[in-house]
Amino acid sequence: MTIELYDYVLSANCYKVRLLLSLLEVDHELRTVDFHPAREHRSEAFRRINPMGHIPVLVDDDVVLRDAHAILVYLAAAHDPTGRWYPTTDARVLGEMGQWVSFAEALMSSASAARLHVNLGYDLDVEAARRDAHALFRVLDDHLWFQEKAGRTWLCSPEHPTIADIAVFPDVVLSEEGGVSRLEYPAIRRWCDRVKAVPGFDVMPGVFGLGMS
Ligand SMILES: N[C@@H](CCC(=O)N[C@@H](CS)C(=O)NCC(=O)O)C(=O)O
Repeated sequence: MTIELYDYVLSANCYKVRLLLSLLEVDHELRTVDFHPAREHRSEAFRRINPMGHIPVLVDDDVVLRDAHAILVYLAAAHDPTGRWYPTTDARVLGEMGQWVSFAEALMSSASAARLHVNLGYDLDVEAARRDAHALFRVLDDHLWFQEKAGRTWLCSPEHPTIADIAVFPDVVLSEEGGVSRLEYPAIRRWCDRVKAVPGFDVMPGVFGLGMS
């Protein structure tokens, strides 16, 4: 059976999943959810698929998963024969990936919230969201700068990207839409370009390939 992804094209969380599906070259079908303006994800019919009323949701045969990060873990474990996107043999790397996936969650209530306010009119304290996003971007930029100094190019220790990079990338690369500039974060900008250069990289509205912006 083909994998199905309940998806909304402008959702950063859905983009994470589409991006990994593309990088892994996994066949799939998109089931478009009219997130805005219809709020279909809150409908009774959709809540039968995900009682939390959130997208994305992935269906792979009898596996039905909600939560973008859980889906990234599953896809990498089930559909990446190289084992590189979610390496499980090194305790340190497992810890690092968990840490950056939690960081990605924090981006949702800051950079992503600011974008939802600007693009979809979500009623929230946008200045607080932007402030929180900048505090997180400072942490991320410092980390990536020290990684570069240590000869590393990705969020975690391996010399190749992992699901941690895919979890963090969308809300970072879309941040300007929420009024969060990346001008002050050169290491973040270099890392974004490295992610875009990974074979199989996919774009979404607002995210351009290398040399396209
Ligand atoms: N922890 C979940 C959260 C997903 C989430 O919040 N998705 C947004 C779309 S990007 C959503 O469905 N929000 C519901 C709403 O705003 O009503 C995940 O990572 O997938």
